[in-house]
Order: sequence, then structure tokens, then C-alpha cells
Amino acid sequence: MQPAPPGTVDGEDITPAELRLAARNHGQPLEGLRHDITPVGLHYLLIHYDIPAVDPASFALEVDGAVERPFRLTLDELRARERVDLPVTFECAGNGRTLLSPRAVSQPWVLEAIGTACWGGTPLRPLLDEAGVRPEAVEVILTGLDRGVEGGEMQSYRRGLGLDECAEALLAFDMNGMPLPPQHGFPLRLVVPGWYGMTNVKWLTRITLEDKPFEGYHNAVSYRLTDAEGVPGEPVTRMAPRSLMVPPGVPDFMSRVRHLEPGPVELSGRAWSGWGGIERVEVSTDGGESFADAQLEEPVSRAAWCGWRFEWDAPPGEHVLCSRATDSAGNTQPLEAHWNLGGYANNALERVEVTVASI
Ligand SMILES: Nc1nc2c(c(=O)[nH]1)N[C@H]1C(S)=C(S)[C@@H](COP(=O)(O)O)O[C@H]1N2
Ligand SMILES: [Mo]
Repeated sequence: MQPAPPGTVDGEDITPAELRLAARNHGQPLEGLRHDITPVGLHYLLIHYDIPAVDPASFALEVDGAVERPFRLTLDELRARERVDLPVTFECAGNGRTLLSPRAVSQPWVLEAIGTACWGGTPLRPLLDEAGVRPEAVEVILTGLDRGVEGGEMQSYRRGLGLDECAEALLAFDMNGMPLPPQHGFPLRLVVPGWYGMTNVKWLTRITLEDKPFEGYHNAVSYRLTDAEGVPGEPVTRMAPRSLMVPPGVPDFMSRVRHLEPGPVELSGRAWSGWGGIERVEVSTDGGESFADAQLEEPVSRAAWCGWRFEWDAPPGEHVLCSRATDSAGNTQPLEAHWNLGGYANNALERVEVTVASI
């Protein structure tokens, strides 16, 4: 057997490093998929370093770099601007990581790193236009107030985003109608519809325009689809299509296997993609051998998941249920994961084990 590459582990046992992260960052219990808009406390959470302490009275957002008129905006000034409220589905790029083998030692998500909040804020693009973007600018660098050590480097959480990807981005100060809670980025965060979660920089304090792509850690080293250390690979960008099921019946406490009575049952869930609308969701009740179409609902917004439903006459026995999403760009979920070193973008089909019996 090949040894697991550096930074990864094999086997089912969780490591202390993974446990420390899992105890800080929680996922969404999948029964939460019943809600169109995920209640704040059920929305998944991912914080690389510490939640920074922010004084809203002295807080300001700086806009600088390759602009004609650098400026600062207070929270009151941001709130006085054009307002948009938009439900946006978020998914962490590492969702599905522990289903890969070997797996990256990082936040050990199974499939619960998802949520759809209604983000209230002001569009980014008009603000950049007011600053006067210089012709040489190609990238926007977004800096959060949180700092830590990663890859041996002291750094701020910081991401670069192509200027042409900012058209739909929001600077959000509200989540589900309330000011952002500390853990979700108080007082200000970026929200970029369609992109994996790492794009949505929390505790946003600075927006800098640059004339070249950003080479910082969270763009150049982490969030890359690569099979080997030192090989740059491709950047992680938009969310691959995915469908998840509201867990049917009731769980076994420890194994989480679902228990159902025989007979008709409605299976339901949510599907989304960062590459276009969801065109089709199919359900398999035989572990992915055969599929039948589910009924699709309207998406919750142009940037959020859509619901699906499927009637199943559950026969006694043990079954594996799957659902498979296809988007308008023709992308569909694979049966098997495409392995990569960081454990990103694993959108292989969810497998829901159920035991159907009269209890
Ligand atoms: N400043 C800052 N922004 C951040 C992060 C972070 O650690 N620091 N984590 C990112 C990652 S990896 C994800 S998946 C999302 C999670 O957003 P949420 O915790 O509000 O769900 O925030 C992103 N924005
Ligand atoms: Mo993430």
C-alpha cells in the first residue's frame, strides 16, 4: 500500500487536529434542509483562526489600490447605500472531505457544510465604480480582520477575486434580517453567489484593487485542485452541482442509519450548483444502479438551492438511497469522487443507508 501523502491520513479514526477543528466549526444537521432559509444557528460555520473582536463604532471599510479615489466607509455609510436582500446557498469547498481516502487533515466535514441564509447588504460593483477602477486593475483583494499562522506564514485571511467575478457580489451586514452574528463575520462580509464558501470573506475590512492576480496563501497554495504537494493544479472556484436528502425516518443514535416503516414515504431534499440552475434531480433507491426523476420546486432565489420531492413505496429490507443533480451547464454529480490532496469539491453522490422494517 502507498503511504498517505503528507498532510493526509488514512483510516476511520479522527485525529486530535481534526477534533480541535470539528469542536469549533459545526455543520448543518441535514434535517435543516427542510427550511428554505437556514436558521442562523443551523447554518454551517467555518473559521480558520479566531473570531476577531470588532468595535462597530470605529469600524471602517477601506477601498484602495488601483483606484482613482481611495476611500473609507463607516458602517452607517454602508447601510445608507442601495440595499439588496438575497438568499444565497453556501457550501464549504471541503464538504465531503472525510469521504475521501486518504483524507486531508483539515476540518473533517462529512456532507453538512452547507446553508442558505438571506444576506442583506449593498452591491460591491457600484462602490468600486465610485472609487474609479483604474484600467490596469484585474483583481480585487479582500482582507478580513482575522489573523493566524497557516502554511508556516503569519497572515490575514485574504482572498483575491477577478474583477469580472464581482458583478453579483454583495457586501453583507445582515443575515436573515439581523446584523451578522460575530461568527458569521460581524460587522461586514463578502457574499459571492455561486462560489465555494472560502470566497465569502468575513470581518471584511479592506478591498484593494491590483493589476495582477493575487499570489497570497488562500489563492496560490490552498484551495487548489491538485494531486501532489508543490503542483499548483487548478483553483477552486464555483460550486459543483450537488443534491442532499432530508434524512428520512428516524436515526439509529450511533450509526445514524435511518429506520423506516414499510410503505409510501416522501423523500425530499435540496439541490444547487454554482454553474447554473438545477435542471434535473434523480433519485436512486438501489445505491445508484438505477434512477428516476424527482419533482423539482422553484429555486428559493436565483442564487439559492431548489427543493425536490420523490414518492417511494419503501419495501422491507436494507437500501441505499441517492439523489443526483444536473445543472443547466450539463454538469452532473459523479458516482465516485475525484480525489485531490486538499479534499475539495467532492460532489460524489450522497449515500443514505436505510433499514425498512415494522418496529
Ligand atoms: N475572514 C475569514 N473569512 C472566511 C473564513 C475565515 O476563516 N476567515 N472562512 C471561509 C470559509 S472556508 C468558508 S466555507 C466560509 C464559511 O462561512 P460561514 O461560517 O458564515 O458559513 O467563510 C469563509 N470566509
Ligand atoms: Mo470553507
